[in-house]
Amino acid sequence: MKRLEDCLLYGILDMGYVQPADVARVASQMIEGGVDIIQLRAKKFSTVDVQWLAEQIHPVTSDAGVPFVVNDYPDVAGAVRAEGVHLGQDDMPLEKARGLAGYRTVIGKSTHSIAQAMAAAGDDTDYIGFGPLYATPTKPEYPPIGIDEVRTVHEMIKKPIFCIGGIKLENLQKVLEAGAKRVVIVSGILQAKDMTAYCRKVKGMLG
Ligand code: 3NM
Repeated sequence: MKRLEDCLLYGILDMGYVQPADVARVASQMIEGGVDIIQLRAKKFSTVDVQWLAEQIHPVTSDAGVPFVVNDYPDVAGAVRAEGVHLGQDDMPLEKARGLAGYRTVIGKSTHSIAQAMAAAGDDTDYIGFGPLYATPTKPEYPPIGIDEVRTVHEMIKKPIFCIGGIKLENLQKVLEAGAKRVVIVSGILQAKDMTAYCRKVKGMLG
């Protein structure tokens, strides 16, 4: 299984963009393109359905040695033995999530400011999401924070930081020049005509 420190490109199977029947196929196309870690994000789905989706995805990621992270449902992560859980600012406390998911599970947390990132880094997190850098229809209710603080957050925090929000092939170079090392790309990948080729191009620019 790939180590978190070696993960540069983070893909999300966001069910706002993917049909339930397609999750395994999309996961394998992402992996073929070099995505290092994959999250399932199924915001309005029932626990039973999230578990079904996770059961479709996890064998594909496991075969490839790609860590699989479940957004918001630590009990599902535990049930399918996913490698990770991702929590937002308003989700349950980290210790509770770790208890539900199992103590071997990686935990990531979304942060939207330097202060939140510092707080999350001080907690028992394994990685941090930092964004949204740019406005994004994938998470429309959050104001963009821009790229000016990307370098500072990397100087202050030594845990892996994944920059997120409105990142696409077109602005990736700028994001990297601003100090990002790892990125999450959602709609850019999921709306690409050829997801594998898109991921390969992104991957070629990282690391
Ligand atoms: N979390 P896209 S931004 C899921 O800032 C998510 O915490 C964010 O999608 C955060 O690549 C975001 O399509 C959406 O912009 C990222």
